[in-house]
Amino acid sequence: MRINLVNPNTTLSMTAKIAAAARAVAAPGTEIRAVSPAMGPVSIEGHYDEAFCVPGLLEEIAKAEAEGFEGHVIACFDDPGLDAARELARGPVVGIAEAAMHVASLVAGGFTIVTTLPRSIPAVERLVERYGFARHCRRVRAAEIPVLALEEPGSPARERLRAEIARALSEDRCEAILLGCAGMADLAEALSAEFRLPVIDGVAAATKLVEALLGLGLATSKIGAWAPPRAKPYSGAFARFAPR
Ligand code: 5HY
Repeated sequence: MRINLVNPNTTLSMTAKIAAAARAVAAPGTEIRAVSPAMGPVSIEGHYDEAFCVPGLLEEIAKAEAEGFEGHVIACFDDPGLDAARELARGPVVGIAEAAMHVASLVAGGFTIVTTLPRSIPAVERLVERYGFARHCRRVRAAEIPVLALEEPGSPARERLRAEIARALSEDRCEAILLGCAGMADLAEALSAEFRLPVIDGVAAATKLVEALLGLGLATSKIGAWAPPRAKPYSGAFARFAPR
């Protein structure tokens, strides 16, 4: 099977990290292709960045569909553009936040999400509500890390993340930790070993869920919420995005 991963930000070192995390868990017969849009923010930290990552993300989903990729992962913990991508794609589209929450709910009685900056907390809390995991989620925390600090060798990012996980373990009654940024994907295994509980990376979780959905012969239902967009003209710079 062929799975397309889109890192909606334009930082290629993070895209490579995401690809490595997916390939580490993909089944032998699964092709993983990871891309970033040609246009958009270098990192997604809040609603404005999130809004401007979506057009480029959707363009990559459409291209991958035309190239015959069978399923897609949106590799950003805001799950940006998830509903629009599901309208556009035939194959399953899984966001890393939703994937991480489903997987955590199967292995832990309750989880804490540790994301990057405090400003990202409300959006993640809204996803917890939207996906129906309010009963499972003990807290959404931020480790005070700018997203791109995760790409800088020698930055304090890893230490800050460890410290926030330690606080979660002592205060939240959590039984699993979800890493609230795709850029943390390479840290899950070591953190899980250090803190002796499941530390879940949404990139790996989403990759395996897409494999599972494809293995079940499932594609996105097109008769309701995610029916294809209706054909209509779009004007100006968005003309090329018009649904046909
Ligand atoms: C992510 N931002 O996973 C989110 C995390 C965040 O560029 N990739 C990003 O802080 O919202």
